[in-house]
Amino acid sequence: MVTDPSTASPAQELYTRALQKLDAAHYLHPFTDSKSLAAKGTRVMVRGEGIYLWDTEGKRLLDGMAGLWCVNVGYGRKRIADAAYAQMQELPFYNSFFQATNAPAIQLAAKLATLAPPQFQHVFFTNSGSEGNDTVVRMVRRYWDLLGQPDRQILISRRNAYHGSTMAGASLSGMPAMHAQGGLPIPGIVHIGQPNYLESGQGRSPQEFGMEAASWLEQKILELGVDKVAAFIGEPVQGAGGVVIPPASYWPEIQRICRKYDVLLVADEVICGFGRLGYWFGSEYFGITPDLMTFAKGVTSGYVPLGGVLVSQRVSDVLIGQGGEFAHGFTYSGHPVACAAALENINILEEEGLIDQVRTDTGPYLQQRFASLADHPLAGNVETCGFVAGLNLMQEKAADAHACRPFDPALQVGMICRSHMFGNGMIMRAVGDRMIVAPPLVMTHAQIDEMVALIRFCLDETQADLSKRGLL
Ligand code: PXG
Repeated sequence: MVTDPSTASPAQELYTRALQKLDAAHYLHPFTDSKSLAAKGTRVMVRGEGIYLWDTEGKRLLDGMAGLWCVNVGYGRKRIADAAYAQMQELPFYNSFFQATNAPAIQLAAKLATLAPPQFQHVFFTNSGSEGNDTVVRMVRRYWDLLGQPDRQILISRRNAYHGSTMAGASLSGMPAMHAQGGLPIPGIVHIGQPNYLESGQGRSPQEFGMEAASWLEQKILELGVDKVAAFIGEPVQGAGGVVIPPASYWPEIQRICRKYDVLLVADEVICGFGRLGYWFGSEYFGITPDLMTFAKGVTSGYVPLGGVLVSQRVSDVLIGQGGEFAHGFTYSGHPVACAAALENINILEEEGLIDQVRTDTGPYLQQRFASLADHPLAGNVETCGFVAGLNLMQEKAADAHACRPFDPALQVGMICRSHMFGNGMIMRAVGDRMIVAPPLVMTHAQIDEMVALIRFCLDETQADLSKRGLL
């Protein structure tokens, strides 16, 4: 069952060690304990094709995380590389400041306006999701300012949300470890609870709990004062927080509350956009129509960095209609190479019907196959939504997820499981003890079977390992 164990040649070993040494000496990785990584040595990826990656030691890995929730069309797409190459030769850069721009930026903005729900006719480009959410903060405050309500400054977000790592992005994120460093959140950003049924829904039906979790927004708006609240922001499905799939009742109720108090509704579509849930945007899956949508990742399938904010007419009518300059932007807003790559990526998504395929075929198949893991002694709360899936490692199983006994978090069982996954050529992410996947959208039925079998095998190995350690 073990796929393609490391077959590193002496030359590959030498090359790997040399890179690891340089890495430890010079490269500070994001969200990484550099000291412990240096002791262990990083893994260096060198090649990708379809849903597979290869590292410097020649080991093949099935990439269950699509890079970092982004390589939606899979690796090795020459068409995207060619589009970027052609654009680099023609015009590698021109900015969009000072009453000028470049053709790919205009073409991509127009294309996105056709893909998004009809109320979205304008786009602001950034280079990342974090910058997109910083743009959201500035844009919603500008919007209320222009409307003569400058006191509407506060954005409400959720605990265990992830919205990026810039000052505003990290503040909007609801991650205690991030807030503990650098005096965050910045003023004007507050958090409510997350719609996590396993964590807080005991004794209620999922739909009752969804309504209750949405009511926390109304309570917070009333507590802060309606005239102080600018916007609410949330990921349709929380990604980095551990694939938290809200009950169906949650988002429509959130939307109703936002409309009631005239609060702008912002969907962070950085993970959920571009097909991840089987729709162009995750908001469509949940049947809501936000006022702003942040995007990044899947817009280029990660081939080059690009992000942005889709702006609905409610907001653009004010921003544009009232005249005056929005004093915000980046050198590389609307970078022609990134926009050309995005246009080709979108061509691929459309021509191959990948988003429809996820919605009607491979998504339901993943759901069915992933659900089969629920009989594993370690697997509880097994859930799927489009092409994201997650399961919780449980010390003791019960029919009801709320009755399962989790492991002591200090044991870091998720990390133990993750290393068995990697060891067997499977990239699956651990968020605490929740194991998650978000595979490339190109995955076939046979590859879904292969992935689920590999996950089961690694869960077995993890179980044996935990037993040996006396943890089961
Ligand atoms: N919003 C969401 C919903 C995200 O998932 C960002 C914003 C920020 O995007 P940039 O491009 O600035 O990174 C993200 C990023 C993880 C992980 O551990 C997830 C992300 C980034 C890094 C790690 O799952 N998502």
